[in-house]
Amino acid sequence: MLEKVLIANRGEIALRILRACKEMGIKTVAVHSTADRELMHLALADESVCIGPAPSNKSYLHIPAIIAAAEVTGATAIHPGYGFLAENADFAEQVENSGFAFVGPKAETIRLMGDKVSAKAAMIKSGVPVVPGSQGPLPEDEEEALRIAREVGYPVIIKAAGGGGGRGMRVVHHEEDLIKSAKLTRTEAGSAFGNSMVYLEKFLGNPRHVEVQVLSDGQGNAIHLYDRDCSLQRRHQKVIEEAPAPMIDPKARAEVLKRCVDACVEIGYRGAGTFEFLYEDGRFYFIEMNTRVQVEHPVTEMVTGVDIVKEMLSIAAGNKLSIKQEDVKLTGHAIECRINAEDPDTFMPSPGKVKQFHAPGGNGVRVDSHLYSGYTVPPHYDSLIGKLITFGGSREEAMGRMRNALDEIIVDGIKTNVPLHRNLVRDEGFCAGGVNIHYLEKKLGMESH
Ligand code: MV4
Repeated sequence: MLEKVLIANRGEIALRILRACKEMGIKTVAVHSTADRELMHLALADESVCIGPAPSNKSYLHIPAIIAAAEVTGATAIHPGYGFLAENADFAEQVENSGFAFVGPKAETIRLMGDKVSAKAAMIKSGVPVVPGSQGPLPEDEEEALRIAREVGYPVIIKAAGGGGGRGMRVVHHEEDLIKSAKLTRTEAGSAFGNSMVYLEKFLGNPRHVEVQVLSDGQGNAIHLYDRDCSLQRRHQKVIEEAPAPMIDPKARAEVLKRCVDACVEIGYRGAGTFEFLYEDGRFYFIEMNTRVQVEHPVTEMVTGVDIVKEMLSIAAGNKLSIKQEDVKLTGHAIECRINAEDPDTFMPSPGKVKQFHAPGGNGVRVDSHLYSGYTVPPHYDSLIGKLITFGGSREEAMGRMRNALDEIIVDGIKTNVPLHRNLVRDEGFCAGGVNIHYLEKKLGMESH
């Protein structure tokens, strides 16, 4: 097993990784910026190292500081968590070249999936269903581009190869707008990602966001942990996630799960991974693959009983998968509400001192949070301060427990989106299940008018 893991992250996910390490008897090194001396997991880690000032680019994104911290503490592995350097192929490469294990895929896999054109090509090769489109970069030749778009059929969407997560995309409804939209997207992509390559897809109007969780040991063994629905989002920020995705065609689901597992074996994928799909009219269309632990991983853990972070650490130590596919059973339904330090009406960040924090409890309730009474949420980072997860034998039971948990939770002193969640878990459409990616923004638009 790994001897000593450096946790290259902060907040709830740093605490989550620390807990997994402690359970496994792995020593821990916490790193933090000068703005994060109050973080809960620092007191629980075997060692902690200050890696720089508050701005992320001088601390949590500063590769030399993190590698130096691993060297001086004698860490043997680095877990990047999510965000920050988690999907930076150069970081993964430098970590491994410095003699540490990277808790994640090989650098070349991160690079393959970071380029959305090469990721899609790899999926097509492995038989994973993708959104119909340019099958490679959109050619610079205008006649060629127009021909491809006409064949795909309007509306189309132009996406940056270096983008992802909603950055660098443009919908085109009419042929006369294609060329100027492609040019604009190329220019923006060049300055935003240093890569002006774009590709084209059929634009799906009302899809759901459904993703498949996999574990793969890079030694020929891969399993899936079923799926999650993350359609309830605002401006590409997920708000509520659940597992399994409700109301999915059983045949389409069985097929896509199998294809994802096969793709992991084919690619030689190592670690935990997420295949992101759009789901529309009973069909799955691959869009992107995430090569890190996800914010929403707990809902999958609750319905499968698999500890995803412990499996990530075990795989990084060179072990084969400890679980067989036939041992993975769905035992119910789980929902996660992301608790953010933000104004529930304007969505503006609301950092500051937490006067009182009371965590909800009871059967099937899980709280993943670094919050405590007296903690000050710094203004420099993401506003996620915790995740409230409920589990039940059915979706209705999980929803009932979430309503109770949201009634019980107290976060005083700062504004949070708890009032929004209390509203959403009573929303008729969300309660019915299976809403699409536009549902929340439409609801919020209606309520503010
Ligand atoms: C799309 C799409 C419709 N058609 N691709 C946005 C985030 C990025 N991961 C991909 N995204 C989309 N790609 C095609 N061909 C609609 C979106 C999209 C979206 C996707 C998932 C979750 C929320 C979304 C919100 C707006 C647009």
